[in-house]
Amino acid sequence: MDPEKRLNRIVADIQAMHIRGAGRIARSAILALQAVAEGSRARDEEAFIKEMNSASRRLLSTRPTAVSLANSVRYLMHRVNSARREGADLERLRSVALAAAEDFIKESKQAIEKIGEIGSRRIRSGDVLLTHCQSDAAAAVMRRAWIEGKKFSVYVTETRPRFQGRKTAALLAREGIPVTVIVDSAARYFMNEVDKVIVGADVISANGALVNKIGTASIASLAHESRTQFIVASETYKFSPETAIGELIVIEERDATEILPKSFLKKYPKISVRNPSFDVTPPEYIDLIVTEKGIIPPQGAIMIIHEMFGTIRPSEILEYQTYRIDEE
Ligand code: RI2
Repeated sequence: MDPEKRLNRIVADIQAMHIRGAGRIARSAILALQAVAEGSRARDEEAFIKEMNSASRRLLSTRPTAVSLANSVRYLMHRVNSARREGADLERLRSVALAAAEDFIKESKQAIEKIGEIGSRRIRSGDVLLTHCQSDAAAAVMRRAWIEGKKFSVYVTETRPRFQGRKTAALLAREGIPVTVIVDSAARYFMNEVDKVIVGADVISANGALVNKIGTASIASLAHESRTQFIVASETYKFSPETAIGELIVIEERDATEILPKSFLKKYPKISVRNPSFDVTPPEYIDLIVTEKGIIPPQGAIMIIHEMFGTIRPSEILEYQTYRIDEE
C-alpha cells in the first residue's frame, strides 16, 4: 500500500478505536512510521526528518492520553535524530528508522511475554480475579498462569461505554478460564469475593499513579476498602517522562454518541454528556506494578523513568508531546 495511504488508514483506525489498547496503538504507530520511512521520496536528510516529523504529529494527535504512542514515536525519532547528529546520510537515516521500528515491535512483544511470566507468579490456584477493560498485558498474566496449571476464575466488567470487557471475556473463555461478566456498577457487590484485581495501563506517571480506562479508579478504591490486592500490568514504555518534569496527563474525552444514541441527543438537546475515556488511580491504591523489568511498587515509577529517559534530552521529551505539536 502507498505509504501516505497506510499512514492515513492507521491514523483513522486509531482515532475510531478500530485499533485500540495502549500497546497495539504504539505498535501500529511504529508500523505507520516504518511505511513512511520505507516509501519516502525525500531528496535529502532534512526533508526526510521533516517527513517523519509530520507523520509523527499526525499519529500523536489521535489519542491524547496514550503515552505509549508518544513513547514509541520518541523511541524511533530519538534514534533517527541521534544518527543525524552523528552525520548520517539519507540512506543511513532510513535504515536507522527501519531498524528502530523492528526493534520496538520485537521488544514490545517480548515485554508482554515477560510480564506474563513475572505476573503469573502472583496468581495462586483458587484465586478469584477481577479485571476491567481489555489489556494485552493483564491478559498475558492470566493466560500464563492458566497455562502453568493454576486454577482460578475471573470477573470481567463490561466496561462501558465501548464494552471492551466482552472481548476480554471471549479471550479468556477461549483459553478455558472460567469467566463471569458483570456490569461495571456491580464491582462493589462482588468485591468481597475477589482476591486480586488485575488491570492494564494506559499511562504510569512519575508518582506511580495509574491512568487507565474510566472506572478503574472506582474499582481500585473498592479493592482498597476491602483489602483486595490491586495489580497493574504495564510495559515500561507506558511510563510518562513528561510527568517527571511537571506536565500533567491529558485525559481524552470522546463523543457523546458513545454513551447515548444520536436520536436521544437530538430529542433532548439540553442534556449534556461527558465521556472521559480514562481516570487516575492514586498510587496508594496500587499494590504492585508488573513490568517486563520486574515487579515494582508504584513509588518505583520514577526510577524506571530515569533509567529509560535519562539519555533523552528534556527538549526531545517535549518535542513529541501531542499538545505542543498541535500548537505549531
Ligand atoms: P494494553 C486500553 O485503552 C485500556 O484502558 C487498557 O487497560 C489499556 O489500553 C492497556 O492495554 P483503550 O485503547 O496495552 O481501550 O495492555 O482506550 O493492551
